[in-house]
Amino acid sequence: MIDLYTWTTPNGRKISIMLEELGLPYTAHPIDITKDDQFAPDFLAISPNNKIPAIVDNETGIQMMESGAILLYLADKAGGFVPTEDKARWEMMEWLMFQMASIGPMLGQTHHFHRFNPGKAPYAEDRYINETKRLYGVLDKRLEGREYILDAYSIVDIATWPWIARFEWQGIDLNDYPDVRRWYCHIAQRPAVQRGYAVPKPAGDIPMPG
Ligand SMILES: N[C@@H](CCC(=O)N[C@@H](CS)C(=O)NCC(=O)O)C(=O)O
Repeated sequence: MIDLYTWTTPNGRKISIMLEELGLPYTAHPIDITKDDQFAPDFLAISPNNKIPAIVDNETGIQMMESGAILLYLADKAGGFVPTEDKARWEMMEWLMFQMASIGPMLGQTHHFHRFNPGKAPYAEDRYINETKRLYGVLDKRLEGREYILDAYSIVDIATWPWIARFEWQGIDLNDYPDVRRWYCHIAQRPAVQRGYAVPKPAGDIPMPG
């Protein structure tokens, strides 16, 4: 049994979606980051950077923070959603790092400045909105003629999709990125994605483009 410490955010949903896709049994523990639960000493012992998600695998005794590392761990443990052939595996690493280093942090800054603090720092707002649009463009180009970011559905889609699910917060019209839109809508239909989206508590319907 795996203990998952999480909240209703893109990084948290990556792991609940992955656990649902793999069919691994888990218990979700809500860490309400709006109430500073992430600073509780018990949680810091698992996640020293005071961020969700984190897991404890009671079967192996392994505990981990950082969503990209957790996705790789779970894929390794259960044998799914990563390519096994060498060249494809490195392509997976490349796009997973792209999500972890660019999509997550930059779109996160757009949430901070544009969604939660509009008007306070116009330069920062512009900078991150422009960077968000540029990254959507990179993803759109990658998805041109492809069903998924890699050749098959993988942890890269699982890592990226929950960030795109915040397109409204980012002021993004998905119709401007038709391949991202198609990919996003297709993945939103997966039952495991729908279940994982509602962990650790229901937070409304999955946003869909008009
Ligand atoms: N690189 C980390 C980022 C995790 C992260 O930013 N988590 C946010 C929620 S999505 C959080 O816990 N924020 C609370 C805080 O910073 O105090 C990962 O991918 O796991």
